[in-house]
Amino acid sequence: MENNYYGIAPFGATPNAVQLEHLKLGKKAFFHFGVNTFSNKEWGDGTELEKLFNPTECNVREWIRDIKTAGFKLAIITAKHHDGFCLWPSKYTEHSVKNSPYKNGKGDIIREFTDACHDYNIKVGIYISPWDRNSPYWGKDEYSEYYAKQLEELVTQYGKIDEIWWDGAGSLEAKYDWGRWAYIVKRHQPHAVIFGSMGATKYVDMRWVGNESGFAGRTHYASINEDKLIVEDCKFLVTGEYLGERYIPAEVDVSIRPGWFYHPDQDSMSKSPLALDELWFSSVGNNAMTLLNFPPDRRGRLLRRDVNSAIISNRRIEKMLSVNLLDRATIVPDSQYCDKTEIANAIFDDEDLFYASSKNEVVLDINLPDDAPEYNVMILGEKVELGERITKFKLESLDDSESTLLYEGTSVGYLRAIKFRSGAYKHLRLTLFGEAPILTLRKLSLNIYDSEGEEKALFENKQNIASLDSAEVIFSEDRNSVQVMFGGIYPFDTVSFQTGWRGRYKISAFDGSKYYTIAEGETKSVRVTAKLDQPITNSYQVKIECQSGFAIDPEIIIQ
Ligand code: FUL
Repeated sequence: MENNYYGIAPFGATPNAVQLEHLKLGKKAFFHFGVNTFSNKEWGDGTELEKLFNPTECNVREWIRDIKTAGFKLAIITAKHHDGFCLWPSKYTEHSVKNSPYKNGKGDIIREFTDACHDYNIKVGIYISPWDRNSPYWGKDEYSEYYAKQLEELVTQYGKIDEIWWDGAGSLEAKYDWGRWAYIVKRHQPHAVIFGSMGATKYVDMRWVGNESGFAGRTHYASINEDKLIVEDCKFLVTGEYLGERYIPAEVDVSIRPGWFYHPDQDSMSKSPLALDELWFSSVGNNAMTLLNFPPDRRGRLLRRDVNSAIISNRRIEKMLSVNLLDRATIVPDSQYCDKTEIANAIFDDEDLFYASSKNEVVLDINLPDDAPEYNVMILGEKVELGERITKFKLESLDDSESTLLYEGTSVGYLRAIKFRSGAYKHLRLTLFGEAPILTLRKLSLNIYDSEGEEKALFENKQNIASLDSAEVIFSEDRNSVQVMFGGIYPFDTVSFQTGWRGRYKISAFDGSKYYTIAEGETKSVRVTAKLDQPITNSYQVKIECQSGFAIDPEIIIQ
């Protein structure tokens, strides 16, 4: 059965086996840990003293156990962040854990991390920042050699490594020997994927999604042209490109708290289970992978609040995925490529089986039994080994002989989960469009997503107006502005939101006839909380606007 495409030729770029394996893993966990954890900074400048690094109850096995319980399949650690401090005792620098008080200089966090991952059967990822603000070599030709040696230590001394993460920050102008570095990775860890951008494009298997707010674009192809993997203009990273020449799926990296590193004043700000559900829908459920960061604290432990949120959300998503209501439905497509590519193939969880049409516009009529319950989710997936072919799709309910549009979307790719108004619809029509002469479906399901009622707001003492049942939160297409309609007049004195980048923002309130500015300033790639001097008591609508390209996170707090 393997590689049996019944003579159907691939259309556009297609994934290799390792990329597919990663898409299937879905959820990756990130750990930012280092001197910044102790200095309360996001970017250290490289002058931090090694003695700063002193976790008192470090328990790396517990991190891995926790994220495994929350459904993550791969974990990435910042072996070296921009400050140059190494979490392993590198032979090539004194700026490392070996000169810290941690285990009297005998500690090796990377050893603890890789051992724990291997023991718990979690795949291993290593973040090793190309930008190094400590190394005297950085900015000189010698740096490529220095980095190569460090990389070699990491890929040869710690067993199997599944991913190397090359962060782009600080490296826009830098000249590195990417080819040599990529060779070191692939030579010692042939199955490892490389995440990266900029100069490294030729060698990367995974790409950035263009924001740190946790979403892939509404249209989102894994395919992209190599010259669009640039960070100066992120719009192609967010959406990918139909028929782009390379298949490079995106990782949606975002932190469970505002910062990537631990900051005590963010202890009450972890993302709610509801926000993490949304993250699943806009990453794994949108043809990409989740990369969710958990910052260990100064003890070297994860915060229970962060872990609990992730576990609750994972349970809800798993529960949603566990029942496919199409198991009891009849599905009639208006075309079929051959007798081996029947629609029933799309219902099984079998990566090898798929449905193929014989046209580029396909109508699937779906009938559910009379006792079918209410549902609100459809999951689609293409046989991406044959290319990302679907460019548009539409889901309608045909109950009572009327057609009601439930959802209209664009790309599908490996997996696309859509939410629509809950209902016990009995007759559905799914229409797929594409330019390719044949369309495919590897997966098709109808599911029930239940967020278990209203979530508690992040700031637990007050209710969050933006998450009231009556409230409507409307994002602009590019997510650079958002309007929150309260559905009632409620007083508030705090507006909190997060964007993925730095830039100007403006918050305005509607007074019944016009908007007026209530706060403005700079976003800093962490959550912005605007505390007003006076509570606003006469408004029922708030607008947040950010400079273009700074996409706002789904979690808005108004209280
Ligand atoms: C960015 C870095 O500058 C942040 O500190 C963080 O590591 C994030 C994942 O990538 O480019």
